[in-house]
Amino acid sequence: MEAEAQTVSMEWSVETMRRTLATWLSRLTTYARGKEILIVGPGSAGKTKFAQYLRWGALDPEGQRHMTYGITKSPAFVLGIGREPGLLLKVRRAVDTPGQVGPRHHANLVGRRKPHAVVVMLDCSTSLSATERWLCLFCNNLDTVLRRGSYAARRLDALVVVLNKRDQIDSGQSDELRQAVRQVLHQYLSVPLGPERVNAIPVLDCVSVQTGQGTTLIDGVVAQLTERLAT
Ligand SMILES: Nc1nc2c(ncn2[C@@H]2O[C@H](COP(=O)(O)OP(=O)(O)OP(=O)(O)O)[C@@H](O)[C@H]2O)c(=O)[nH]1
Ligand SMILES: [Mg+2]
Repeated sequence: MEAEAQTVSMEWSVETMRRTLATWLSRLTTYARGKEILIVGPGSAGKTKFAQYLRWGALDPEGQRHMTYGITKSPAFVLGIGREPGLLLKVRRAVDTPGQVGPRHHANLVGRRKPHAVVVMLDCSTSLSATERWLCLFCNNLDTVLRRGSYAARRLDALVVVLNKRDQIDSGQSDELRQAVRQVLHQYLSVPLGPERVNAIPVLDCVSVQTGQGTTLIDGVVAQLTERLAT
């Protein structure tokens, strides 16, 4: 299922991606019909770099660090993928969060904001145990949030887990991390989402800064989001 999903994204990634800021005329419809994408994850995982790429389609050089201190919302924009007309993702806002507030706060934000999509950015370059701990706390609280708020659960069309900084680890470490992530997702989210929905959660490798690897992986993540949210 996962391999299949990644293949589909690769096909999209060789196609063009277009981003347009909604004009004042179309802003209202983009806002009204658009999707909210909430980006969560530990500090320094690459949330801001990913949010910038989603919006602008360009990667920053590695090493430029600007810690996020508060919730940062993008204006409405439209992302087109594939040959025209292709798929269109109307983004009401992409919401970037500060990692320092922690996983419980991030899970509570899902309950408060009721986003259409949650992107969980994890950092491949930190220890597996630290990543597991963060994800367990997030998912444990998300379980409570989704059981308490059925509207938030119904509105959540896409939950995507991103293994960012894939350039920092080898494929053996990546497999180990992916397995650990899947285990946590099953352990905590099978009840509120159902086992089938949990199985379908994409766990995708990603690189969100300029490296020799180009944009194939991050384009794959954007394509997955678009496929799940496009109207
Ligand atoms: N090597 C590598 N570095 C990355 C990657 N993505 C982000 N970085 C670096 O990681 C650092 C943190 O990136 P940010 O996007 O600011 O991380 P953040 O999750 O927004 O961090 P907070 O705002 O503190 O929560 C920066 O120095 C980036 O250059 C990646 O895929 N590979
Ligand atoms: Mg940030």
